[in-house]
Amino acid sequence: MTSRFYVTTPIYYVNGAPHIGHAYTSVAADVLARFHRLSGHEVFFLTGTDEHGQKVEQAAQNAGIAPQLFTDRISADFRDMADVMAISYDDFIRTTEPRHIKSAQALWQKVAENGAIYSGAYEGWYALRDECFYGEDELVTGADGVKTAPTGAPVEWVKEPSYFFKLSEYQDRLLELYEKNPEFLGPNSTRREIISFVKQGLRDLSVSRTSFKWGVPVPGDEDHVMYVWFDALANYLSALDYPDMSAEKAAFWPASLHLVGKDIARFHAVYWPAFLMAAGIELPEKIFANGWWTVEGQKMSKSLGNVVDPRELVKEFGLDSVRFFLLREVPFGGDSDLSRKSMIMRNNIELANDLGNLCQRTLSLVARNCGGVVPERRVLTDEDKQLLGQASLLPQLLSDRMAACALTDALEDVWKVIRAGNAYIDHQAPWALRKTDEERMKDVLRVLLDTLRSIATVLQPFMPQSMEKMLVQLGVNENERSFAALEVLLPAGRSLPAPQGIFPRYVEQEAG
Ligand code: ME8
Repeated sequence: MTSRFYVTTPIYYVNGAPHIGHAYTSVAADVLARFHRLSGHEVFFLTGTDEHGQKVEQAAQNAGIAPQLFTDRISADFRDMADVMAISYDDFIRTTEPRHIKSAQALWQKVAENGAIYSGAYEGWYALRDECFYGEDELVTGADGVKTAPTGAPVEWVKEPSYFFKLSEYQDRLLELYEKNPEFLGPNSTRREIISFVKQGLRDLSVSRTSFKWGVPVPGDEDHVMYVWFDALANYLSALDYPDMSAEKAAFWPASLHLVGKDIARFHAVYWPAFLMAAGIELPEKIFANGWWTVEGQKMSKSLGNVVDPRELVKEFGLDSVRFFLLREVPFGGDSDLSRKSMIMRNNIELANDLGNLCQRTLSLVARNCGGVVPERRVLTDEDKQLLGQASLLPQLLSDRMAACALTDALEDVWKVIRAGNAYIDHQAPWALRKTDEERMKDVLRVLLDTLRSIATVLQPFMPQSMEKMLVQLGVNENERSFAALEVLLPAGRSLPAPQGIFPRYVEQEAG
């Protein structure tokens, strides 16, 4: 049976332009999707935009544009960002699409039929920026005496008729879920935080609003629109055409992984499983929360004017250097800082020097001394075997890392082999062997070519464009780039194109 992998990003709010934080989660999900495809799995990779709710409605009003036109524009901008970042999504869902509205309503109806929704009136705090209800006990009082949400978002007192979801009834089942399935929720810091939130007790959740109109109408009561999070979370099912899923789409549920930022772990790890339990639908297998990016040590914000558009970075540094930096800088799951200095260092040291030079040195020696053709694989020395052995373990090693969302550790595993490759080439000195033992020189170059092929193959998910270039230069055809294909040696005698540098060094322009 083929394994299936269904991975999702959050659907992003269209109240503002995409930035590096959005690109981050999408790139991470893309790496996982690409990795599973190379493993021969069937993949469904979903991203999209979250277009309803008061926050989006207000942003449209502020722009003086009708909400649908406004969301059309910004959603298109998110899609452009995804394309520039080479996000290989299979579907892009928008919550204003009829297919989504239909599904969200069906999900509501199912939950209501099962008795988990009742009507009442909400009175309490709401933070528009977070689109989140907060209990009095969760608020923090600033030095100025003003109460805010724990996230710092301003709160307002809201009082309106509302439907409620019986969240309080799911506390025990949720705690049991986290305890029995430690891998359901990660990283550990998020898991602990969520467990402690649920242990404090869950109140029933207001799941509809009546004070504005920009949302999915509640079935049977058009005065209400759904709470934007009920609507938004349903996207993971609406993309599979719930409740009328074809067998092909149904096979992708339950989702393998919802990748989210830590800011929205509560919605995914508490509300979403509770909604699904209420609807009698299987739960996703895993939710993993990425950490938070700051920029040059500061929180990104419109008022500070330091919001980074990933497309600008790509123009300056190149796509793969940006993708690499995002996943390499800090262990995935932790918080990180985007600084020009470290971006340049990572590019120049790890890409241009470590990987770029190893490839360049090997390929130019093959071009000069082997007539540009792949030499034969012959008898191997212990050192040869050791390097090839390390390289051949990469697909399995990385597959374990991917299952744990340890994307940065995966890169570190690859870099260990790259560093070993550099130590090997320095020690073997094939340039010197040319005069003393030409056969051995060819053997060494063949070992390096095979090692580089393994490295480039497993790095494809992280740096698709440059690894494609590298594989072309290594003479690896398109149908030889999967993990399974690594089991078959490249035939000797294949001629290689003239070597070209893959990772340029970045030189900072002098000011003025
Ligand atoms: O929350 N660092 O949408 P959103 C890291 N519509 N990741 C960041 C980030 C940062 N500084 N800023 C944003 C929503 N992100 C809802 C989601 S899902 C059913 C609905 C990423 O536009 C991170 O993944 O506010 C975060 O969770 C997401 O963007 C929030 O995007």
